[in-house]
Amino acid sequence: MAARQKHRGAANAAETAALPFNERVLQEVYELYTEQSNGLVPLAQGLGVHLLSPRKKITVLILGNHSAGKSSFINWYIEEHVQRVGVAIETRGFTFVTSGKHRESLTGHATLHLYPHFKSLQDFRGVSEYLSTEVSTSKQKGFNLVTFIDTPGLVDGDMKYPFEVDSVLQWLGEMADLIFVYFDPMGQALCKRTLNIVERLNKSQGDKIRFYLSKADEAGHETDRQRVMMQIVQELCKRPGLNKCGFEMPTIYIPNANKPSRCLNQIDEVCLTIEKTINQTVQTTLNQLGRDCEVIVNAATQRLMQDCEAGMNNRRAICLGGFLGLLGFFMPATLFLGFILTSIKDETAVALLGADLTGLLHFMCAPLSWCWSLVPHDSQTMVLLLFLFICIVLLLCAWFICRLQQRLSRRERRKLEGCRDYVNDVICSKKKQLYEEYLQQSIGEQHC
Ligand SMILES: Nc1nc2c(ncn2[C@@H]2O[C@H](COP(=O)(O)OP(=O)(O)OP(=O)(O)O)[C@@H](O)[C@H]2O)c(=O)[nH]1
Ligand SMILES: [Mg+2]
Repeated sequence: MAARQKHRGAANAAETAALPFNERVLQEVYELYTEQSNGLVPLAQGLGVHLLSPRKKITVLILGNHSAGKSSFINWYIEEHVQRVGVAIETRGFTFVTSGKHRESLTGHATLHLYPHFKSLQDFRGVSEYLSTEVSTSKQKGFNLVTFIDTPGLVDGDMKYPFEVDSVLQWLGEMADLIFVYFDPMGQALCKRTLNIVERLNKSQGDKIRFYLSKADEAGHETDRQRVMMQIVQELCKRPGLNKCGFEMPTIYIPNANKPSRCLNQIDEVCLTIEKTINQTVQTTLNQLGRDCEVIVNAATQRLMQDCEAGMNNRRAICLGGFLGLLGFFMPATLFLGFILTSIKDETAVALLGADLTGLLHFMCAPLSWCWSLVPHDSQTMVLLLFLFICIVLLLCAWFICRLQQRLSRRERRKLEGCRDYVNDVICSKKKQLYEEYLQQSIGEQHC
């Protein structure tokens, strides 16, 4: 069994080594999180810290008017027809399009299982039934490291969505690494719903949003296209949230060999944007790994320190509680003994206990017996009750102080120390090595 596991591990390592650099780094980091025994996620779980493994791919959310060409773009990018396209409203739900080993179509429940980061989608009423995943075997462009989210076309008016489309898109926008907004020459930017969502997203996720004029080949001649662009920009500028400088809107269309167009096609820029974001994701993933290591090391160190402190507190409690307990027990005991010694004859005591012991007991009881002799006769009962009350209070205090804090067992301590050292020595140095490789590779690429 162990041999088989070892073999599988070696096979995985060989598979990972054969991957392109970015994919390999993301894969290796992912494994550092998810390894069954020593992964960061189970280690953090043991410390009561909730960690999510990083995503192995970037997520690109594509939104826009109905028939803007969203699904067609995905099909073109992966060079496979996985999404239905057409003039009618085709996409009615949210579809994750991702790469995998087999062509597969998954339903809502399986989708949520596959994407734990998106589990909260089930909190939006009605969305689960409209969720799906298309797994494609395509390896085109950067598809290995991209998950597209195709969204329902947005329209105004009486069209009713079976879920709160605006809130879902807002939430997905927050989760995505890139948000592509498609405006086509027909729909332009006249759909209020699209603009409302984009305006809201732009407030918090402005750096992720990219606008495109899709289906640009349908915009007619150059002058028509420019007018369309002007109209779209005009519409956008009416919205204070979208009216900012540095606005860009590349024109894109799906190249069609049967219908050549002279219109400028900047669709390659879309691919470059995706590639750039993948590179950034490698950096952010490595940074996140560093931060998560710190979280785990801090949590383990804190636990160990807390345990040390508990040990010190316990020792202090035992000393103080023990002292009070002894006082509360021995004071009444001595007084009682003193009573007995004074009430029996010395010869009887010596005969029973021996001369040495009787002498010692007399010596011990002398201070209290002397104090007792000073108490006036008529208040003796009162003083005795008070004395007993004080002794009970002392015993109660001792019991209260002696309630010890729970400590870690030796095994638990060793486990915590092991976890801290493993993350510090193994994972942190692995992260350092990956970062160095990444930087080396970036510099190498730039020099080429
Ligand atoms: N000429 C041209 N037609 C396109 C282009 N992209 C898509 N189309 C056509 O536009 C129509 C709508 O495309 P879809 O990809 O279904 O658009 P969508 O945005 O996914 O539409 P919904 O899912 O309904 O929101 C289809 O008939 C496509 O063939 C393009 O770049 N140029
Ligand atoms: Mg579609």
